[in-house]
Amino acid sequence: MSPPRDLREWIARLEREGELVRVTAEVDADLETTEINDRTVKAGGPALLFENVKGSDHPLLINQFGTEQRMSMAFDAPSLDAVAEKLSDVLEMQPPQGLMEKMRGLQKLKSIADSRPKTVRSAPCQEVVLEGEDASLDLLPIQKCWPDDASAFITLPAVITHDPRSGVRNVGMYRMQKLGPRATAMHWQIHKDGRADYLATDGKIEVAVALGLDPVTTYSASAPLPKHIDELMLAGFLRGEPVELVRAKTVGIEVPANAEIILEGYIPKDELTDEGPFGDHTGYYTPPEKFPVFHLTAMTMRRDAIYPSIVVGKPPQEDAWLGKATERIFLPAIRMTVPEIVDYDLPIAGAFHNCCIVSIRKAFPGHAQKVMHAIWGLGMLSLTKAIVVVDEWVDVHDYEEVLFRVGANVDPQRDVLITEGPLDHLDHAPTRQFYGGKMGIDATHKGPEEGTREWPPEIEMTPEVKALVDRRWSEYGIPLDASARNGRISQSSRPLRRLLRR
Ligand SMILES: Cc1cc2nc3c(=O)[nH]c(=O)nc-3n(C[C@H](O)[C@H](O)[C@H](O)COP(=O)(O)O)c2cc1C
Ligand SMILES: [Mn+2]
Repeated sequence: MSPPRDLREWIARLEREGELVRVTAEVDADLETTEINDRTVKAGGPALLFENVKGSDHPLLINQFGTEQRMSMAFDAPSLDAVAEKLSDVLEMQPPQGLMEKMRGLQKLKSIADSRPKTVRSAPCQEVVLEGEDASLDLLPIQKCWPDDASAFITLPAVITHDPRSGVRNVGMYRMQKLGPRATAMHWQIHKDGRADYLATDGKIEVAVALGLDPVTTYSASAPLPKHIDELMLAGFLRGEPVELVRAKTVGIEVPANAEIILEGYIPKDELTDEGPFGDHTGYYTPPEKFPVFHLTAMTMRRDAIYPSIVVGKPPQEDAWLGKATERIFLPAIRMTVPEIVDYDLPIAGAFHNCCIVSIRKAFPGHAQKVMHAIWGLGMLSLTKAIVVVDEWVDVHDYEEVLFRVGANVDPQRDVLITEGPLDHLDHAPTRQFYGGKMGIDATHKGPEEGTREWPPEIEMTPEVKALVDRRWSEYGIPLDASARNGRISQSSRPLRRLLRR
């Protein structure tokens, strides 16, 4: 198999695997679907296809990415690391040696050659064409997610623009607050490529918005690629098949042929509106702020188009897995510039930009600090607020172990680096918006060359004794609870945790 070719194939696959439930009861896209979805996401439950949403003829899909397993299924990969491997294979390509290697090399080159989108003449996304007054966002089951949200928001769009100077395409996921049947706000944050295209434009910028794509292309819209790299190329590479594009009806933009719905329109340079409040992925409401206004000129769609949505809020939510996909897929690219990085983890509870745990092959004094500065200089990772650096043998995904290293190896006066720099647009903690403090914690082993005392060795049992006890274990007759790892409180003892917290 390969990744699903469009949203319908994806839905069929999810349904076959018992990963999707069709909800036929009538539901309200105003808050009710959020609460249903919230309970489902938090329980690791299925994707939800609401077939009967009050006031709309279109089904509403939520939670398509809501578990690690579904996120991997989206790429037709056994794990997100396997997706990353495909990328590192190409990034680290060496001149091939023998015939077999040459054949494999050609396969890899083909995967790159197939990455570029290709143009087609007719497309499912244009089965229905609505222009002028016929085009109306009122037709769609757009969710109002949280009680204090300013309005309903389109939350899972792939927004397409072109850089007016270079012509290079950009695709990004930016929420759109419904202002009326033919207008929305466009939440282009200041660090984002879509906003840069808009700022470089005179008069007005044409915009197309694709809704309901195959899952890999939807993911790609959220991927933090460098500005000059087209997200649809990444989508083509990860799908193993080019994204097919068709010319939009009222704007000079090519749009994904397989989309369920396309919104076409423009954004005037000088028109701003109050966007928000919006219950955001920070877990708090983002207050109103001025953002540009999108005007709808046409709406094209499939017959019986399915409208996709996502709910963000206090983590964990569905977007956690889009974030985890990025964390895994971008590791090989990060290693290209910072090869001493072994692995990293962006905790879901840290809303991705709040905390980064990174393990390194430490080779010289100050190496941890070098890597902190590298991360603060890397693409969207530059917005990271706190970084914890550990040695290569520490599992960055095991937060208990990381905390152990921070406690055991850190002299706060010596090992905590406080600095400042750009912060996430939505971070409400810094005194000023966009800019503030950052913290790096060096939890690596140190030694006399860094001015400390001799570092003590870690305790480890000998492999011989471990093997002996493995062999003899049944003789001892000791019953063990496998979930109580090393006396730690396991995930399964939630009630106990809650008790301890009081
Ligand atoms: C569900 C979801 C919603 C998002 N909403 C926004 C948003 O409203 N505004 C924004 O600037 N970025 C948002 N992002 C992050 C961007 O999609 C991400 O930074 C992407 O890389 C932007 O594309 P660009 O790098 O081409 O600008 C969202 C991401 C996800 C997964
Ligand atoms: Mn981009």
